[in-house]
Amino acid sequence: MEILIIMTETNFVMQHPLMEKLAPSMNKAKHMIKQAIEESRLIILRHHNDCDGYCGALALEEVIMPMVLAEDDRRPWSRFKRLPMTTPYYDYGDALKDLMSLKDSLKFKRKAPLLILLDNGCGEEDVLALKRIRQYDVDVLIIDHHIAYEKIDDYCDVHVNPRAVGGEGDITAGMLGFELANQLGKSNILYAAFAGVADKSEDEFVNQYLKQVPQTKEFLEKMSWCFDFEAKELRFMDNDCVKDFFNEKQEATVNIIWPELEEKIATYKRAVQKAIEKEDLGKKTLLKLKLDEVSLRGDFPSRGKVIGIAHRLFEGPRVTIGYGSDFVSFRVEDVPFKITEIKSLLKEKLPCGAVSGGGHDYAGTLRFLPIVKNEVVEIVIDYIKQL
Ligand SMILES: [Mn+2]
Repeated sequence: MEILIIMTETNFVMQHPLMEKLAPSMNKAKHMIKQAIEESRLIILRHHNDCDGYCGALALEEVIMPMVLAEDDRRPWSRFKRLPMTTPYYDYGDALKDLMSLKDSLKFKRKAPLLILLDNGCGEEDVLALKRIRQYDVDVLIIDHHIAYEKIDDYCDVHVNPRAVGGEGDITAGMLGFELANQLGKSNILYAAFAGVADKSEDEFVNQYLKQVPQTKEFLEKMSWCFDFEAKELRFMDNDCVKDFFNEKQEATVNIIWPELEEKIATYKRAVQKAIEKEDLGKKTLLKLKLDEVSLRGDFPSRGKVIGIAHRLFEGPRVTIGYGSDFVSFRVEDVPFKITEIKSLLKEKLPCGAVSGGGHDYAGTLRFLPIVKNEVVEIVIDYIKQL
């Protein structure tokens, strides 16, 4: 597709050289969205169903919706949909559902709809779904901060990602969604601050937002537990209940959920302490956790949360690995661990293992076939030891 770029002043709340480098792709994204609204095209906004993904999507929805209504106030749901993704990638099934809406819209409006993927979309696992979507006349905008597949630009029109301009994951998808929304209209800084706290972005980045909101970091940390609890229940529903975390019901909502979660977290901390195996590797520590022993399928906290709990029980340079029969999750601090490195090593050594997944170097998950589980654990531990 052709995007007419009008270079306008970008005025980001976050002051950082990386944001300047992101300005061209942010500008493209802004004009892509504006154009889609002006032409009354369908916009589907797909986002990861965690705090970060929701924050970016809600920020965008809040500025896009009034613009959509100003253009034409009839049937706004036929021109804007926000849908959470429960998988850490753009799932093929989700893509087929979207394709149904997009095809209807194409038939009716004959103009390319716009698909926005936020906090997901830039990985190799997204490519199949993207290929299928792009068989139709659909514009694709990816806003992500995960480690990107090197050829992802072949499968989208615009890709906004701090990693594409030399950064890491600290400028989260929620922050990017907020900054983009704030270019389109006026957005709430709380979305960016909350996203950064929830995704554990470095102080250099998240503090720029935190100092501009009345909530404390401690409160937002509690809120992230409560939010994830609710988001997990909502699954792929486009339910507006989560907006209570950002309006006048915020404190009351947190106060309803938090006492329950606080107790659960305390229980899981004790369980993790009992289950974790600690190995001193000189300059770093290896922590091993059999996640099936300390989590219940489908229950809160999720396996991802449990490994986070385990990781934060310790300090210093360390790698925490949590594994089950078909996955291994990593949490890393001050160790030069590279998820892409271990992923290709496993793929190479275990060609029958169907190894997939990714994320960040400091937090990621790989999946594999149960038949290679023991070898995966061995290879992973050897890899960590030689770092
Ligand atoms: Mn994220």
